[in-house]
Amino acid sequence: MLEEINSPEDVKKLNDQEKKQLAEEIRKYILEIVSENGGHLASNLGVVELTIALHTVFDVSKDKIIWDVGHQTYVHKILTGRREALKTLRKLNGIAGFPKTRESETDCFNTGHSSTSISAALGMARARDLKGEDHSVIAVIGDGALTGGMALEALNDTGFSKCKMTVILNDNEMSISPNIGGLNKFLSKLRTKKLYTKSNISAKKIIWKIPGIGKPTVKIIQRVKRSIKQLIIPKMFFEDIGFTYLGPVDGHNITELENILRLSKQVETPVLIHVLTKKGKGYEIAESSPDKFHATGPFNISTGEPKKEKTSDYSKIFGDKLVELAEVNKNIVAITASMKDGTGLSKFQKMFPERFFDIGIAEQHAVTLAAGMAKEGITPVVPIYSSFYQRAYDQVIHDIAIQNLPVVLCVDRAGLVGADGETHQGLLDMAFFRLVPNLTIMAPKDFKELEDMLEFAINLKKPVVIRYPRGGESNEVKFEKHEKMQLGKVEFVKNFNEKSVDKVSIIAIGKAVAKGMKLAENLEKEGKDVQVINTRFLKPIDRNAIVEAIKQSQKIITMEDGTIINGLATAVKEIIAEEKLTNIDLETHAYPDKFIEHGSVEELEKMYW
Ligand SMILES: Cc1ncc(C[n+]2csc(CCOP(=O)(O)OP(=O)(O)O)c2C)c(N)n1
Repeated sequence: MLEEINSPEDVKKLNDQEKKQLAEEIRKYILEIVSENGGHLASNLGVVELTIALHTVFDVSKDKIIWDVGHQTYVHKILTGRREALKTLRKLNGIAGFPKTRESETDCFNTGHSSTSISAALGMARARDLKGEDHSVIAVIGDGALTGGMALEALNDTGFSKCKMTVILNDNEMSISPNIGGLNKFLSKLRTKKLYTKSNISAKKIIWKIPGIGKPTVKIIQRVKRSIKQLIIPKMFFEDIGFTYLGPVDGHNITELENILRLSKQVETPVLIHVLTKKGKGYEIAESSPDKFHATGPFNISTGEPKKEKTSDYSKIFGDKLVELAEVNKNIVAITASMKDGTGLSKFQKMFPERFFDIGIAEQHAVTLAAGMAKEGITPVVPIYSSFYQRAYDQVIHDIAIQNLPVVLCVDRAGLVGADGETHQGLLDMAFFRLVPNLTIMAPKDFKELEDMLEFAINLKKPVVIRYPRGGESNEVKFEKHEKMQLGKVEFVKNFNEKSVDKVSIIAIGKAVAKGMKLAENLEKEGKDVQVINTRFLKPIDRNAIVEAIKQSQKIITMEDGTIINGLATAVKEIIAEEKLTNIDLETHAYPDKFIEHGSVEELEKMYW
């Protein structure tokens, strides 16, 4: 059947039984593709019926569906003419793993970072009303994404706005790991309510919101019921802030989903539909380990085992070292914004549950929480992916840097991340953190240096950023030597051969130091004499060492895995200008001032680095 589905119009023609069959075929298809290409499996398997129902009831040629995070849009892509193309999922020039307006008009808004959908949807609904248009606007948001502050800000505004729009709360009780927090507890009370079915929905509370029908009588009944209900029925929270709450509804029953979606279309004010789904639905291995199959590399379908053997990576090295340090230093705490596994903190949580804080998808809160703890003498370590640190920029400035508080900000997935594309590449952190006074910024050349930097940062008792990439250290270049860390001092990883006159200095940071060593090898084959400097610190930068290198060399090459703007190259250019150095042959290796699309890290490095 899947072969015949080329647009939402084809879905609309199917009967209930056929849609059930379609759901099964879609699951199988997604499983095949993700097991080959990697991607977000469990979340997509969980929204198959919901997506079919949405495309049955709504018309995406005019209605707008905004998917929060957007990692669960594979089904939507299949149903909107991209079935065959999905085989190229996450590959260079292939279908993106997230909604992209450039890919299809039915992807009406780009997402990738959590908790943005309700704001964007309200924006579109208000625009619709200002322009006098008539179409539906729907935000689909997970219970995990609902823990993000921005989602709550948007709920607050939407409820108050009286604007016609629908929020679909896709509640599977999971963020990447089990969802946490007071809101989650509140939702769990709602989950135990009797499920919505067409036969038991209370029509009364809907009817009075439909213009011109039964308003006065029902409104009075409402008011009386409201004051009693307030005490016992938790759904009143959504109702009180201005939403009509519908549900909970079985998110795997297409007929009931369609009914409730149709009902919501009749309401002229904001509606929240509470949909209960199971992450990983239909693939038992993912159902029992939804966290493992939230985002996965290629795997064997029959066993669920990864196709590639997992080797050590920076996140694991970070997590293990943190445990080692925390065993001795009882002051250390770890904070994660819903990324315990991804940032390597699972072991820390097991060892020190009372010093571990998963605070939801709430990077801003994570950072200011750390500031509060640091102010009271605790030593917080906060690993967050580079692109998600963008969320917490003001908190780093306002709450940590201005007060010069000793928080260790660990920037994981710094540099290119590859298949997740523009929204997830970690190319901007050096640039935006370099602007901030009081911050010390470091990046390790290999695993051992990350361990040294973490220990150094914790002892420094100042705000520190350590950035490190996704994946492992270089396979080709192994560093034997690791000089002791000194604040703002470079490490010479390869020295000049004294006699030569054709001298090149490679000044590199982080992952780029290994690249620098490879480049040095090639340049030496061309007869150059090359030294390689591992700057270690972007800030404070070792001005003396750089000036000395410039004076000694005929050519300077800077290498970094971040944007060309305001990183190491800029720092070196500033030194050249400030020291009035002239006749410099400067070559810079960094990423261009552009958002870099998805593809493998290796392919993208070749194209852009
Ligand atoms: C700002 C931000 N922080 C972290 C992430 C990483 N992330 C992607 S999906 C996800 C969990 C989302 O949970 P939920 O909204 O419940 O959706 P589900 O996958 O359970 O369907 C997280 C933490 C992100 N995309 N954006």
